[in-house]
Amino acid sequence: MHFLLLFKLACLSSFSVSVFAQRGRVGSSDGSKADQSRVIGLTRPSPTDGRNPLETQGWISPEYKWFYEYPLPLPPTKSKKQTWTGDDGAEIDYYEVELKSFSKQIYPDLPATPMVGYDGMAPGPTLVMQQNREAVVRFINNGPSNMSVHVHGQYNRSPFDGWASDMTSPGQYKDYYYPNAQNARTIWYHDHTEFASGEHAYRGEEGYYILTDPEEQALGLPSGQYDVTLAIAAKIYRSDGSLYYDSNHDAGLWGDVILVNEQPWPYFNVEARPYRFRLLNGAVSRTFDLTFNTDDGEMLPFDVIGSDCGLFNSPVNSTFIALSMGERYELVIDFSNYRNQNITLLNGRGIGDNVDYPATNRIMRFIVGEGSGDSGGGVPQTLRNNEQVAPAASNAKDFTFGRGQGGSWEINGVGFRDVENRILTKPERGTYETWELSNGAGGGTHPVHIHLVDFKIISRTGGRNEVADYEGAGWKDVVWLAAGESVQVIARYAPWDGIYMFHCHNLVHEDHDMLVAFSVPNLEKWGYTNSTLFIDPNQPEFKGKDFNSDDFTEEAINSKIAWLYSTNPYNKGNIAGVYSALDAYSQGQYWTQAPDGDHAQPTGGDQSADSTPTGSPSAWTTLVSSATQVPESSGLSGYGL
Ligand SMILES: *[C@@H]1O[C@H](CO)[C@@H](O)[C@H](O)[C@H]1NC(C)=O
Ligand SMILES: *[C@@H]1O[C@H](CO)[C@@H](O)[C@H](O)[C@H]1NC(C)=O
Ligand SMILES: *[C@@H]1O[C@H](CO)[C@@H](O)[C@H](O)[C@H]1NC(C)=O
Ligand SMILES: *[C@@H]1O[C@H](CO)[C@@H](O)[C@H](O)[C@H]1NC(C)=O
Ligand SMILES: [Cu+2]
Repeated sequence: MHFLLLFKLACLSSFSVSVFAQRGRVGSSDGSKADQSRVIGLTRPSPTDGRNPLETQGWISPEYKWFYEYPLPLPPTKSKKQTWTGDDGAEIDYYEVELKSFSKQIYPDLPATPMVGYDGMAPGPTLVMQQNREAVVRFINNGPSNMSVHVHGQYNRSPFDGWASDMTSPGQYKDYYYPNAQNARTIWYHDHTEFASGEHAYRGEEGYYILTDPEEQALGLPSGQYDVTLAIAAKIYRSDGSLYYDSNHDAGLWGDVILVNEQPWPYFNVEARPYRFRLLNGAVSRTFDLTFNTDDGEMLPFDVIGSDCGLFNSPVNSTFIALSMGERYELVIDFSNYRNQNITLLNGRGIGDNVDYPATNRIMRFIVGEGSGDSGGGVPQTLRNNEQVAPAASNAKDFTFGRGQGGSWEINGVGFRDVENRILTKPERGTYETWELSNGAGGGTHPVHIHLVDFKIISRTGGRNEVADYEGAGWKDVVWLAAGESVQVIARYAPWDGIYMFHCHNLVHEDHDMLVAFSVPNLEKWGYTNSTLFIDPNQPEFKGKDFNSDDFTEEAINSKIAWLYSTNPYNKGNIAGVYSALDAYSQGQYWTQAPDGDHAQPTGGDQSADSTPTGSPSAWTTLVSSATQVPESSGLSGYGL
């Protein structure tokens, strides 16, 4: 696999410590007697707006009375429109997704709710991708405001990563080119428009992006109708049915109406057999502590099989999942012992810095019928067989997430509006770095998302003081940083160079202004072609373009894909080759050309730190070397960032 240089992480065994030791039983399936001992987070944050977060408020939205009366909606799988085949046999699938306004009946007795979503639905259609089949997704903006689409959990080249100021305006479209080269994982796409990602996601701009691979498909996990996405959110409605976005002075929008796949408190008819659920917290600010409960208050055990970046090596059993914004967990739960019973998914009260409302302790209900005769065969004890073990790294870089004097949320005192300073750090391409993420002034819950990389959570100190079994078992791209906590994460800054964001995934914080960037510069002696370098997320060639029907013929689309392929962002799909080159580089072997398919030839053995770069100068190399020469903590405003 990718990580060829492996070192054992000494403290891996500490991942087996359970985080939330005291777990009470839930009194009844409506959660009315939910035990306060299930509170997550030993350290309570100070309420930022003068309210006691432990206190349950009354309804803000019109009271919702139809608990478990409407079925769970399931988003459709998106079909590709065409496939381009190159002269070398490369195949790239092409999809078209149109962002547009629509309305959806949320309250049965109020007008339908105006929303904006991909293909006019929320969640958007699920994009199901096969490993090693690249895709171009053309996102067309027919919505009311700018968009920037981020596929969260994939190493997209920077111009295709949904950079917050890479706007595609109404009347424009942008072709996003995706590698689909990583292991199977449950990821998602959502809007990332600067200063507006919260409102855009809230009104519907989110959907699943599921990457599969042959090893995963061979495991015999529940599939088809037994493999179900559950995207949880929390919102506020007005009495005319419209959405109300109240950020509580930028503290957070916790919401009193809980939705799963955009339906308030739905029910889902299940057979008495195992199911695979792909959980996503798609809420703006609400964190969850989820348990599956019988009417008698028994909590069902389940196997957590994966997290943000794919399957664990082995399942981790649990009876609860703590889920902060942007996190995904996959679990297999077996309903076969619960024929003709109801199993209710409940949420703890007093979690994180949430404000609780009358029904925020309930999520949805599973109505168990008869068995299907197919038990599914249980969860295999080996899910993946890989050695992706992170090395111990010293010299952690420190990033503090806090609220500044002016009231703005910042990272090391910097926010996205601070264009000159928002690139906080420049990891060397291909190296492992440990980052220490600390919760600073203002407290609150900051789920920290780092783009480009998969990371391992090494430790959590302060607050809960532990890493949950299922948090430590897999690779992640979001980690829950509660008040008073510091969390260490390790990642390999690879495979690409380029400028990427990292930020708080409480979208209210992200928009005001807890969003910054890191730059992985071109390696000095790596060498590069001048065709294109993909470092600048606003690289002009890849920007959104005005809608023009001539661009939408089969022929025009094929020639656009041929051009995108020719720019070669993904080393012609040979990403293992990029990792090998990075490994070799770290051992002193340099290339006269970027490892671009057949052209890659190591010059070998040049250990001199002073060697001059061997790449040929060009417009692009000028851009890159300028980019690499900006000091730490400097923006690249000269390049339209
Ligand atoms: C939308 O994007 C365009 C192009 O970047 C920009 O000029 C405009 O200010 C943006 N509009 C809003 C409301 O941010
Ligand atoms: C998880 O597995 C361990 C070891 O087999 C067992 O002791 C524990 O009770 C299990 N926990 C749950 C929640 O099933
Ligand atoms: C299960 O829940 C549904 C929906 O709330 C309810 O109508 C039904 O009576 C419940 N069934 C049992 C066995 O409690
Ligand atoms: C890249 O190099 C080729 C060959 O030297 C040259 O023709 C082309 O103009 C260069 N492109 C850029 C963008 O500099
Ligand atoms: Cu935050």
